[in-house]
This record gives sequence, structure tokens and C-alpha cells, in this order.
Amino acid sequence: MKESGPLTAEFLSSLNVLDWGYTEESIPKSFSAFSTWVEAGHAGPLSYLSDHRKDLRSDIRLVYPEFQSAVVFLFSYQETKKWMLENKRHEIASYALGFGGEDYHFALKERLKLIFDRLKENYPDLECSLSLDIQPILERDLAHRAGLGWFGKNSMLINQKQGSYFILGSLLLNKKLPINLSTIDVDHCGQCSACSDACPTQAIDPITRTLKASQCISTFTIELMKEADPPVGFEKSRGEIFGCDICQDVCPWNRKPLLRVEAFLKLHEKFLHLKELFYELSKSELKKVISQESNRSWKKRLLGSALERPGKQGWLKNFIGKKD
Ligand code: B12
Ligand code: SF4
Ligand code: SF4
Repeated sequence: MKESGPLTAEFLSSLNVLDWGYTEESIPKSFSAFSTWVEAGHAGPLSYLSDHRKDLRSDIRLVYPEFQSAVVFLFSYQETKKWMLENKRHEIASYALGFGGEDYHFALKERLKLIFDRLKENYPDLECSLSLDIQPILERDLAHRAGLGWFGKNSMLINQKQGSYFILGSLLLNKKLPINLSTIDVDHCGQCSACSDACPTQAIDPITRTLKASQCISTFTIELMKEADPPVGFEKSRGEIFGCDICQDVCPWNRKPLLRVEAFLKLHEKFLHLKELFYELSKSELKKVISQESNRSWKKRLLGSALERPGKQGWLKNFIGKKD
């Protein structure tokens, strides 16, 4: 891993950072592609992409006016993914259990703060804002500008050495740092079409390298909180009931990175019950448990994890057509 000043490889590895990059460019290269995608209706039910927040994505300065630079980090969940592949457990997307079971919005906020504190020791006037999924920022484009990868046909940001099993988190800074700018990566998909061939719901458009969000299993199982019809082809998946990793699992760029890591599922003490719920019960038993819970007590069971998001009704719909 590259190093610069306080950002030593040892420190960043201790936070499970796979790689990092730096950019001073606030304007994404692909805003017009994003805009065309939204206008074609492909955001589907994801209104936070198409409402007044859409145009905020055209320039990071609209979100953080002091922006001068960004440091972008790739936070790994490779070990959890390897465990899931080896054990053929595809119910829960690997990112959701990849941070000890804790919702990555909380887990990674802490890590980003630790990194910022280190930087601040060297640059006392430095201020920051975080970009961690929910801000109206095109984060894959930001990571691309920081030299961290290319846009795969499955629409993932893929890093040539590390694949795509990581979460992006960034420090948006009010100063430029003395870091050499990274080289922009070019396409490495070539003639491959493994992801679009494998997607059970045909959500991937490999030409524009985007998804039709309403056809994606990830949207259906994570983002829809009420009863809803599943996308056509949902029944052909591998048993996914929360999120979907299929188009990453078939990607050849994800093979080598997993060879370098150990397979494990390590949950924090307060999330150990997730293993019992999702891996020790059959799907019909789990569905029964959820049905018998009140909305509030089901939420309480999942509190602090990414799995809390769909709520009771959202969870129940995810079992449509699922066998044990
Ligand atoms: C909305 C959203 C979703 C939606 C829509 C996903 C989608 N592909 O559009 C749904 C719910 C389906 C989803 C699913 C998942 N998501 Co999501 N999601 C987001 C979110 C909040 C916004 C993405 C967005 O704006 N989509 C609209 C599309 C059009 O924009 P885009 O994804 O940025 O794609 C750009 C490129 O395709 C680019 N492009 C295409 N071709 C070319 C060519 C060139 C030359 C250029 C310059 C650009 C370019 O233009 C697009 C517009 O900028 C981001 C966080 C964020 N703030 O960015 C996380 C994010 C994309 N999600 C993430 C993850 C982990 C997932 C899942 C793996 C979770 C799971 N296992 O279920 C899946 C993966 C599905 C997939 N194949 O994309 C990570 C992805 C990390 C990575 N390595 O890329 C992000 C970045 C969150 C994070 N902070 O890490 N997600
Ligand atoms: S996440 Fe699953 S459903 Fe969504 S595009 Fe990828 S393979 Fe298709
Ligand atoms: S599976 Fe093939 S086409 Fe799809 S993102 Fe990976 S390399 Fe690109």
C-alpha cells in the first residue's frame, strides 16, 4: 500500500484499509451519465437519487463548500466474503456482516475520524466532512478520480489489485495536501460479460455500465420497506434475502484478492445473535420468528446492524418464493 506522511501502511492496514487515493477534483466526470440514467427512470423507487438531491451530485462544493481535496479509502470485507463463499451462505450480502455485524455507517465513521485525527496532528488547520454512502456525492466517481479503479460492467468500482469487495469512505478536506495525484485507471473488463450473464433479474446494462435499480435484488430486499412484488427472476437467485453479491462473486477480478485473505466471520459480541438468526434457523423458521415479533421488537433485535433497514414488513416480503 502507498504511504504518505502520517498515512502509514501499518496504520491504515490496522483499520482494514486495502488502498487509498487522493484527488483535488470536486466535479465528477459522470454526472451527465448519472442524470441521463435518472431521467430514464432507472433510479426506480430510490427517490433520494432523483429528488432535489440529484443536482447536488454535480459538484462536491454544493455539499461541502470548503472542498479543496479528498482522501478516499477502500475498507475491506473480503474475509467475510470468503467465509460466505466457502460455506455457500448467500442469504445475507457480505458487506452487511463484514464489519463485525455493525452497520458500516457507524463502524467506518469511527475509522475515518481516527484517520482524520492523525492528519490533523500534521496539518493543524485542517477541517473535514465525511462522505460515507448517504451524502449526495457520486462516490464511485470520486474514487475513480482518486485513481482507485474503473467502473465495471456490473457498475461496481473495481480496483485492479483488490477487486470490489470493499466500502468506500472519504475525508473531504478544506486544504490541499502534499500528496502526488494518482493516475486514473482505465477499463479492464474487456470482452467479459460474466456479471450481466449471471444476474438472475437482468438488472445490468453492460453498455452503460449501470443497473435498472427496480430490477435489482439489492433494491428489493434492502430498500423496500413494505409488501412489494419481487423483480422477475428473483426466484432464480441463490437464496438471497438481504442484498445481493452475485455480480461481484462471478467477477474474475475478485478471485485473486480472496486468495490473499483468511476466511472468517467475526461478529462483535453484541451481534452474535445474528449468526443464530440467519445461519442456524431455516428460512421458514426465520420467517415464523419475524411474523411473531412486533415491528418494534424485530427492529430492536437488529438495532445497530445494516439488517435493521427494511423493518418487519420489508423483511417478510424478502421470503417470497424462497425455499429452505
Ligand atoms: C443507490 C445505491 C445503490 C442502489 C443502486 C446501485 C447502482 N449501481 O446504481 C442499489 C440499492 C441497487 C445498490 C446496490 C448495491 N450497492 Co450501493 N449504493 C448506492 C449509492 C447510495 C448511490 C449510487 C448511485 O448514485 N447510483 C446511480 C448510478 C448511475 O451511479 P453510480 O453507481 O455512481 O455509477 C456511475 C458509474 O457507472 C459511471 N460510469 C459508468 N460508465 C462509465 C464510464 C466512464 C468513463 C466514466 C467516467 C463513468 C462511468 O457513471 C455512473 C454515474 O456516476 C452509493 C453510495 C454513493 N453515495 O455513491 C452506494 C454504493 C454504490 N453501493 C455499494 C455497495 C457495496 C452495494 C452492493 C454491493 C450492496 C449489496 N451487496 O447488496 C450492491 C451492488 C449492486 C451493483 N452491482 O451496483 C458501494 C459500492 C462500492 C464499490 N466497490 O463500487 C457504494 C459506493 C457505497 C459505499 N460507500 O461503498 N446501491
Ligand atoms: S446485485 Fe444481484 S440483482 Fe443486482 S445487478 Fe448484481 S446480480 Fe443483479
Ligand atoms: S464480471 Fe467481467 S464484465 Fe463484469 S465487472 Fe467483472 S470483469 Fe467486468
